[in-house]
Amino acid sequence: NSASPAAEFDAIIIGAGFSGLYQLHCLRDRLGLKVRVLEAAEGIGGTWYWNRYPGARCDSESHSYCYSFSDELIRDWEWSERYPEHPEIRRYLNFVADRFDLKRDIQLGTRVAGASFEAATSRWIIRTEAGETFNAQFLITAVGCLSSANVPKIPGHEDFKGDWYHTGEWPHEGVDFTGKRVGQIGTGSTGIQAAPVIAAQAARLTVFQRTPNYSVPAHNAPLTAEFKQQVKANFADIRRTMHSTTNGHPFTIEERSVFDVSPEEREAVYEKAWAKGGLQFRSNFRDITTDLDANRTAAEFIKGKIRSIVKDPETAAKLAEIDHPYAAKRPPIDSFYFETFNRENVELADIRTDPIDRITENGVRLQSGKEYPLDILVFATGFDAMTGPFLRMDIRGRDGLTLAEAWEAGPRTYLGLNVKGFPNLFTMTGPGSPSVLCNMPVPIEQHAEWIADCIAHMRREGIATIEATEEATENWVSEVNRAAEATLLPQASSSWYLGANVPGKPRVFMPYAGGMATYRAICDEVAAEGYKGFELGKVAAHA
Ligand code: NA7
Repeated sequence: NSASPAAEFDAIIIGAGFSGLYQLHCLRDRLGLKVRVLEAAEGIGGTWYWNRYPGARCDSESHSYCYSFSDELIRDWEWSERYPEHPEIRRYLNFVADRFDLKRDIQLGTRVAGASFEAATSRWIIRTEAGETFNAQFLITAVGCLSSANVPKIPGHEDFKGDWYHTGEWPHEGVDFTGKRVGQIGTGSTGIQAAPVIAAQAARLTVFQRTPNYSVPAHNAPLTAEFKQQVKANFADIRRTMHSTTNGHPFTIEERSVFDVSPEEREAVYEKAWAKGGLQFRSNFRDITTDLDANRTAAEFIKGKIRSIVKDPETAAKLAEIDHPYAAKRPPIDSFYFETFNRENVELADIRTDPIDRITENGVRLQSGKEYPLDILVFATGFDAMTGPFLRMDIRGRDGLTLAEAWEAGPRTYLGLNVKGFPNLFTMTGPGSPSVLCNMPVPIEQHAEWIADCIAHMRREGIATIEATEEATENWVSEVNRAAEATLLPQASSSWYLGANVPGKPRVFMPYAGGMATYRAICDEVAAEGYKGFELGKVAAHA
């Protein structure tokens, strides 16, 4: 449709976060392909470009929240804290991009509007919102899982005279809360990180809580020189652990059951884990995430902690009225979240029993008529997870089939990496991949390397197209469901894993819960058996 012809590439990658950067390196520097990365933002970093809200830091420990493919990177980069804060992660990703000279193939400020598969040439035509077009054999989406902000449609929002922000689209210059009355909607991982930092600055903070949540202390702290040195010296072992576990974290899950130990011993284990802090809390017994009775012991322990920390009994009760199993929703970790409710200037509004009626000019009004005058409203309301970033682009496969149509009843992929009807489309960290249940760099590296190996194989064998078969897709969707059912994860009815936070979204458990190590083995076997479950098109249609 435009006068200028589409620029030709071997591969177009959408997104310049952790996934896109490494995929570019794999395809360009190892395979010698002509690749371009299209990135909507004005800088690299993906999630960490956008998420600059107060308190935003990673819940994975810094020494594992990084690429592991390059020993030089491990040697040359130093993290400063146990959990990296957002500016440090951006510095790290820029350091990587500079080290591997990636930026020259990244086109910033370029939002992809859509892409269509052209059967006659077996190539993708990619269109940007600015009207540029690209033509490529492979289209690789590295769009992230939590990148499409979910701003709930609350009546009256447009009337609000104050300022409002979604945490995932935070202004780069920051927000000054000094002297302000702030309302925060949402108590997921984000809200739990943000509230203590906002409360420390604002005149007043009201936290609007719909679903109470568990949280375990992060115990963030600067890393000691000794720890940094140990990590560098032992990184091969750390990497081995990260690759052997279900979730890609640098700790293993204990073999014992909750019921292998006495109640006193169990309490002591939980106390120790609480003192240590972090996502490791759930790793102390093998059955915390699979057996409801086992889970209840961890849940009750945390609820007891909440009641002991929060001084006002009514507030404590509201915070601890948690009815989903521990870790069935993504478990937050925090820096003084529950303690924040002991501050004079902080209040909890329970919008489960008294829901928001509307946003007014001056603030938020609940159904009981209670009003909260506000200067600033913070939406820590999460994302249209996993499918959102795909479906906001107009992606069309064979015969004009849109991704929205293919996923009408919920996302269907093979291995989370390809969709039937969409040849040569690789969906990094897509629905059906274990990514969001893991320390993300681990699945990201696995995806990027698997995709690069697959493309190398295709080139060697003269294969023009690869596309999941219906049978393999059907089996994978069943496997994703089976894996979820073997855990307590589907029991959290309001979880974004199920799409439940976005009204009207199909309720399907999206990530693969069978574990990262198992997933890697399955992907390796698929490749070793000549990419079984895929239909391989030998010669391009136009050749
Ligand atoms: P989450 O975990 O999806 O949390 C969003 C929060 O916002 C959660 O408490 C929601 O309550 C609440 N929410 C969403 N919509 C509404 C409406 N309409 N009214 C009231 N409250 C609402 O997002 P996060 O950003 O915290 O974390 C996302 C992931 O980022 C996290 O899991 C990590 O992997 C990193 P609900 O539970 O739906 O009742």
